[in-house]
Amino acid sequence: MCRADRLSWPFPLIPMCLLAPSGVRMVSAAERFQRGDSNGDASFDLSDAVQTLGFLFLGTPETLSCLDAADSNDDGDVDITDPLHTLGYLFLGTPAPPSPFGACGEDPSTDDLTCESFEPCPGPPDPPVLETPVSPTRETAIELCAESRYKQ
Ligand SMILES: [Ca+2]
Ligand SMILES: [Ca+2]
Ligand SMILES: [Ca+2]
Repeated sequence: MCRADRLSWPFPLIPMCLLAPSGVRMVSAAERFQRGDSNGDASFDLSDAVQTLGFLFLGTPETLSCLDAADSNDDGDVDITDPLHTLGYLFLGTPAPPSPFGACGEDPSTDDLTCESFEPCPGPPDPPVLETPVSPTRETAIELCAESRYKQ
């Protein structure tokens, strides 16, 4: 009797996705970003601090498409400390923004910020297409057996 047969009501089968550990998840393209690149133009400069300040205090832009990118210091909030962190790195030599900085990547720290889109970071490359293994035919099996017999 297989395990699934034994797990009947009141223990209905639970989809495996619900049983997966919380650390295992699929990463969509929108979750990849470059930290500090608040305006999403694939460069890290003064305009990113200006973009975040405009968002916070002027309402222009009204929204940021990738809040994780604007979270320059990766403390889980987008606030005045983020453009200050950016300016500190650019002009005062303070530490660089945490990963992913300077390259596309995922947020290594969990927070409530979202990243709905970040154009400079396309999704992960498609997995390589594996060739279908060729099943040996009866003829090739006979040939292989014959070869091994002669080698002995
Ligand atoms: Ca930028
Ligand atoms: Ca922050
Ligand atoms: Ca984070």
